[in-house]
Amino acid sequence: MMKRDENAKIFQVKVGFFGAKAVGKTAIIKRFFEGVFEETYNPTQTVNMHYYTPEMCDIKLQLVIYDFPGDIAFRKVRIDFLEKNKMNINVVVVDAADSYSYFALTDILSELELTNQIGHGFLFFVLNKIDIDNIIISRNTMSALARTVEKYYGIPPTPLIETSAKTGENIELLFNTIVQYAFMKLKTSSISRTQT
Ligand SMILES: Nc1nc2c(ncn2[C@@H]2O[C@H](COP(=O)(O)OP(=O)(O)OP(=O)(O)O)[C@@H](O)[C@H]2O)c(=O)[nH]1
Ligand SMILES: [Mg+2]
Repeated sequence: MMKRDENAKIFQVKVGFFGAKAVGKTAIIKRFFEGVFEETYNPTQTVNMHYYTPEMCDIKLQLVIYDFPGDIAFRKVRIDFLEKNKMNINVVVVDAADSYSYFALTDILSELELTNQIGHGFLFFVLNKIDIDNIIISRNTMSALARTVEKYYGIPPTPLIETSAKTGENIELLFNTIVQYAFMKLKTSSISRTQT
């Protein structure tokens, strides 16, 4: 067990949000941090960072949330960034109403594999936009994919969380689960310590 914070060390856990363009990565983060939702789509153009320090922690934990641009045109930006920065948690988002975002997973996972993120960090799946009537990608489809991915890479069970950035459904749950995994990661590995 890790000791309670003698010298006010902060343990940083890096969390990357991945997924095809327009799946709702930025909207999920915005809903969590600002409690708002915007219908207008403003594509992310660079890797944006947000800091989150959960309350009531025995250990001082700081999550660094990286919001990656999903468009295929930013592939090099993502790979260059990931080659320099290893994520502890990789959150891969799919749009429940867009089959393209499901088929794009092959490319996204291969980028994560190429940059050695898989195995280094935990993998999470998020099925977003569950508020939409016309759902194409079901929870079962995602679960089946998750099992295949776990087997293929030989990684532990991957959480799957269904969310809506629009209604706010399960957004707290998603970030709470991320915090839980961040603590697990702290216990099992050497995460960078930053002096306060
Ligand atoms: N109905 C619905 N729309 C959503 C939801 N989340 C995001 N959107 C909409 O989907 C569009 C894209 O959302 P973004 O959060 O910008 O998507 P992104 O994944 O960050 O896209 P990139 O930055 O290009 O990679 C926007 O028009 C949002 O309003 C959701 O849960 N439900
Ligand atoms: Mg975005």
